Amino acid sequence: VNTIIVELTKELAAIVGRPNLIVDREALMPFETDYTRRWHGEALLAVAPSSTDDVARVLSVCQAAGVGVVVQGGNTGLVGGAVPADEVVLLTRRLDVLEPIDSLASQVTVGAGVTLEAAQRHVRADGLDLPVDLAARSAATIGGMTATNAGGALAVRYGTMAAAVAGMEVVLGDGKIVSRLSGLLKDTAGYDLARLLVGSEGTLGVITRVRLRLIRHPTQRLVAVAGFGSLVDAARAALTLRDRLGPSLEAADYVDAAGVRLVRDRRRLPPPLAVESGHLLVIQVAGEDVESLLPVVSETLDAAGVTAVSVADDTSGRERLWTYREAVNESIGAQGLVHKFDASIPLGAIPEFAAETHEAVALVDPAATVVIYGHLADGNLHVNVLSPDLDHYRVEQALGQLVAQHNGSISAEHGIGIAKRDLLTLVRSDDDIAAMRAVKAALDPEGLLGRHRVLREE
Ligand code: S2G
Ligand code: ZN
Repeated sequence: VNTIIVELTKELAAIVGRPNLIVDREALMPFETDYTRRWHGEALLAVAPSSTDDVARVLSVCQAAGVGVVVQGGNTGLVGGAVPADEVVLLTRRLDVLEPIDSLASQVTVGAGVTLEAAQRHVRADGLDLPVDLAARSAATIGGMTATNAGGALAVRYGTMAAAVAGMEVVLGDGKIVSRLSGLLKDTAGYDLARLLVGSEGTLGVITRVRLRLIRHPTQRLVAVAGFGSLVDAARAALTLRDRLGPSLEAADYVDAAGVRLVRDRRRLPPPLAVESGHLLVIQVAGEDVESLLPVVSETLDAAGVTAVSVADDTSGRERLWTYREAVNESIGAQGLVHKFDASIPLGAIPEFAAETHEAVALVDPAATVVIYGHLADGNLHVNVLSPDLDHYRVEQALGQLVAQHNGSISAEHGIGIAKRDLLTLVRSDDDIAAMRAVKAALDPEGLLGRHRVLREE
C-alpha cells in the first residue's frame, strides 16, 4: 500500500498543489472522526481540489490506483457518512465559489464547499434567503446538505434541499463531469440525473456546484414558544396551525422537557415560560401583516390546551427563543456518548411512538435518558438516547423496529451513512434495494465512491 500512497501523493500534488494535500498522520486526525465522536476511521490522505476539473482529475487518479474516496464538507453529519475507512478524504472546502445572484430567476449557483451561513450572507445582502436553514449553519456545507437532502426547521414551509436545488454539477466515480446548472423550471430533456444525486450521500458522484432556488421572506416574522402538558396537545397545535396558517407557518419545532433542561443547563438560560411545561413548541409565523394572524395562533393554541406562551417579533428576541430548540443537539453532545435516531413518523402516530420509545429504551437500558425533539409538523422526531453504558446496537434495533411498526422512515433528514445500512431492509423491499444497487453500479462501476455507505458492499 505504501508505494500506492507515495505514487498517489505525487499525482495528487501535481493536480492540487502540495499545500492542498494532507498526508501527516497528526494533521489528518480532525478528518477521521465525526461530530458525535461515535465514528472513527483512517484517512490515507486528504486532498482539497479547487475546481470541478480538479475533482475529476483527483477521482480519475484515485480510481486508477483502486483507492476509495469519501467526500467531506463541514463534517457535521450524524451517521458516519464522511468518516474515512482507509480512503482518500476529498475535502470540498476550496470549492467555494459564490456566483452573482440571478435575480431574474431568483437563483444562485455556489460551490459545494460553501457553508450554509456564507451562502445565507451572500443572498441576504439582496434581501433574499435560502429556503433551508439548520442549526449547524456555520459548518454545514451546501454540497453536504444537497448530498444528504438536508431538512431543518423550515422544511414544513419550503421543503427540504430537494426542493431548493434547481440544478448541480457533479463528477461521477470515473471522473466524468455532468453539469446541469441552467436552473430552468421545466427541463425534461432526459432523466433528471441531478435529482438522482440529491440524498445520495457521496456514493453516486461528487457534487461540486449547486444552483439554489431563493426565497424572499415575508417582511414580518414572529416566533412563539408555547408550553403544553402533553405531546398529544403539542402535536395537535402544530398540525392545526399548519392547516389554518398554510404558507404563513414557516416552522413548528418541538422540544421535550429533558431537552429544555439540557439547553438551560448548558447555556445557563432562564425557563422559557412562566409556567414549567413538559412539551415546548417553537413556532415561526411569517407574513406581510403578522398582527392579523395572531387571533388564529392564540385561538389554536388555546384549543390545544396551551399552558403558557412567550412571543418575539424582533430579530434578537426571535433568536433568543429559537435557542431553546437550536441548542438541543449541542447540549446533548456535551453530555458524552449519545445514540441519535432521526426518524419520520406518520403524523397521527407521533404521540404513541414517543410513549413507546420511552418504554422500549427503558427495556433495553434502564439507566438511559431519552430526549425527543424535532420538526413536529414534518412528523420528523430526533430521538436521542444518553446513557453511561450505551449499547448502540440494542437501542438502534429497538427504535428501528418501532419506526417500522408505525410505517415511518428510519431516516428523515440525517441519511443512512454507515450507521443505518442494516436498517434499510426494515423500510425498503429487496427489489427496491436491488434497484438502488443497479444505480450505484451504473454510476460508480468501480464502487470506490463513498464505499460502505448507504448500501453495504455485497
Ligand atoms: C436538529 C440535529 C441532530 C440530532 O437539531 O434538527 O437535525 O438529531 C437535528 O440531534
Ligand atoms: Zn433536524
